[in-house]
Amino acid sequence: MPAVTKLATYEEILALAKSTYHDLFGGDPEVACCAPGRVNLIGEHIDYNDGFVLPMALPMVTLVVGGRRADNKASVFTHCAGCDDPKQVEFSLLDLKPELPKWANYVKGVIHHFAVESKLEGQLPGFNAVFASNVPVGGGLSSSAAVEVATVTFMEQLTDKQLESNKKRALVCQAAEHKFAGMPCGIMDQMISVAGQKGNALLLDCRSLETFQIPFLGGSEDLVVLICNSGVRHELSKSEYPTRRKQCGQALKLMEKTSYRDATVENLSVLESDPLLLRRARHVITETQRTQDAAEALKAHDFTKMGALMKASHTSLRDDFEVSCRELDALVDAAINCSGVLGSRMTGGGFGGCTVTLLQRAAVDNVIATMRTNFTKEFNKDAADRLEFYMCVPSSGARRVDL
Ligand code: GAF
Repeated sequence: MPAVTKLATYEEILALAKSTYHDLFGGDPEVACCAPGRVNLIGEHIDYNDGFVLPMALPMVTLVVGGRRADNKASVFTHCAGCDDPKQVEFSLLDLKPELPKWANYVKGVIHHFAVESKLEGQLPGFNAVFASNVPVGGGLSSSAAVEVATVTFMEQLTDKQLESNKKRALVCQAAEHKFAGMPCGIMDQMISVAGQKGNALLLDCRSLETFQIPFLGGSEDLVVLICNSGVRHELSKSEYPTRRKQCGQALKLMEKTSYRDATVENLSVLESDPLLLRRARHVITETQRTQDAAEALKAHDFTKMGALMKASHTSLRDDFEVSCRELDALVDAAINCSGVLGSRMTGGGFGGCTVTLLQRAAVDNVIATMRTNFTKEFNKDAADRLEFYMCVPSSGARRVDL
């Protein structure tokens, strides 16, 4: 089995999207845009708590190609793996509402909120479009945000109406996810997909939505980021996310604070009679600090410190926030015991999905082999064979691309 998983290349997904467009709609598309998935280096479950997060954009993207049509309808086809059927939908741009299939709600939601924000309600041009992607779906690498951000970028190009800032673009996409997909997500995934830059991680202040580009992995250090996709997604992931949000809000209220940014570990003492809320709040407060420390560590090229913060983040997510699972813990444990590994943690919403590991390039093959061997011992060979590994560099955010 090859160590690193082979995903479709950018050229392959572009060729697929163009040929599908040609077959379904005739002719060539006029516009192509893409938006990346993301991996969060540190700062988990912090974006909806006014904290800091430190994600980077992935080289894997969702691409949309399309062109105008004469009426006020949209016809959209998706190649995105894992999408529920049907893969093609046609809908009126004058009556956008959430309905089945679910995948189309990310697109419709963005179109609706883009129209409102750009004052184009009732005036959007009809269009045909095809989506294709090499962002692994359902793995906690923000495949949904990539669809949303690709859509808003495409709508801007199609209508020649630019939203005024990256912040506005991300908020339009977040509104789509809240109102059309029913997921009360934070702002991290949309913001990094919009604002990511090649060679940089992004420090995002989730209270002010200010962004700071932090150079990462461009120096002489021979380090790499390795993502391991566990291939599991526990059902809990859907219900537990809103529950965590609620618990964080309850803890904040009991601490008599209006923002976690004003809370410190000293404030936790008022939560002593409610150990669960205390653990949730402790994660938020300590993870926010770890994320700021991590940004400083990257700036200082102190990758040993960065690795230690990643490990502490995983422990906090596992024990205090309780969003990890046996599979993710096994993968992190296997990684951090290998030589050449600086740090490893679960990444994304949790209950399955991926881990992210910072390690020496020379250690990659051994680390992957060890993670597979340990996973086989803890679970079974089939589960270990399903693990996928991606080596990633910080990449660009959403953009119009050449056809
Ligand atoms: C999911 C959400 F969509 C993000 O907003 C963020 O809260 C993340 O989980 C956890 O850090 O990806």
